[in-house]
Amino acid sequence: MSNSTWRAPFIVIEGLDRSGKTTQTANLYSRLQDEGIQTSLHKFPDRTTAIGQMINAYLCSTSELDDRAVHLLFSANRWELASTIEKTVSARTPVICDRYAFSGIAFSAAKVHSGNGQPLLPFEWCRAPDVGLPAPDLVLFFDITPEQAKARGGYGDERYEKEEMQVRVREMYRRIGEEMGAGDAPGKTKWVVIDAGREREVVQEEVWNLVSPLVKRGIEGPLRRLWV
Ligand code: Z5A
Repeated sequence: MSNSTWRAPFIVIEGLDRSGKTTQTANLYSRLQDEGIQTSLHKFPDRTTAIGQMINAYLCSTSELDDRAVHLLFSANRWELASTIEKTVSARTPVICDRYAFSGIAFSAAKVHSGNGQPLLPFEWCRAPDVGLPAPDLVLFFDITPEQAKARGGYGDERYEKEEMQVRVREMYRRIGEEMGAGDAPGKTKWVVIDAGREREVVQEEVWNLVSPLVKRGIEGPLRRLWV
């Protein structure tokens, strides 16, 4: 990163439950540290803030919230951190996020009416509150079948950890990825599908080969906005 127009990248790891996001994010973080690259790591939902605690109570089913209200809370939880992300990459520290706006759309748009199985919230409605958030430079989408995910110790007790929900979420992610495109044009988010059903070490190497050149080279130009 040679002059003042250069900044660090903003990288997001997305995917289904149990796809290994937390495992690989932690690995990436420590590998970057080992190379002397300080990195800022975030996870959404960020359950440490007041909004995050409301989300946590909902996910753990200790509180009930309207589906629209909780969707807006997830988005607000990201907006809480938006300016920090912007400042951090401008200060040339890479930002890595475990889940982001794509989770917000995929999980809410995958909800259906219990009676007739019809979508509860329109896709465009789900995207609207996140329009204008800092846009990642790279999204690594960890693809895994719900069956493979289930085999990794089964789903836990949180609200969305059910196989039929995960099937619909995967379909939503496919739609989001298609709409994002491959993103090879300069200044566009690059969306890369990672086969997360493979051995940890294999996934780890692929992630490293995609992330490390970007982090070492940096990005020219300001952070863009999502979907504007
Ligand atoms: N949500 C939402 O609705 N709206 C939003 O806007 C956002 C989120 C941001 C909580 O998310 C829920 O919030 C989530 C989406 C919704 N609901 N669901 N489902 P979270 O991120 O806090 O929780 P999570 O995604 O469920 O995290 P997770 O279960 O920890 O999954 P993970 O991070 O992808 O996987 P992991 O912890 O790294 O690995 C899971 C297990 O598999 C573990 O035992 C590992 O040792 C093992 N593992 C990992 N990699 C491998 C490989 N390669 N092979 C074999 N085993 C492996």
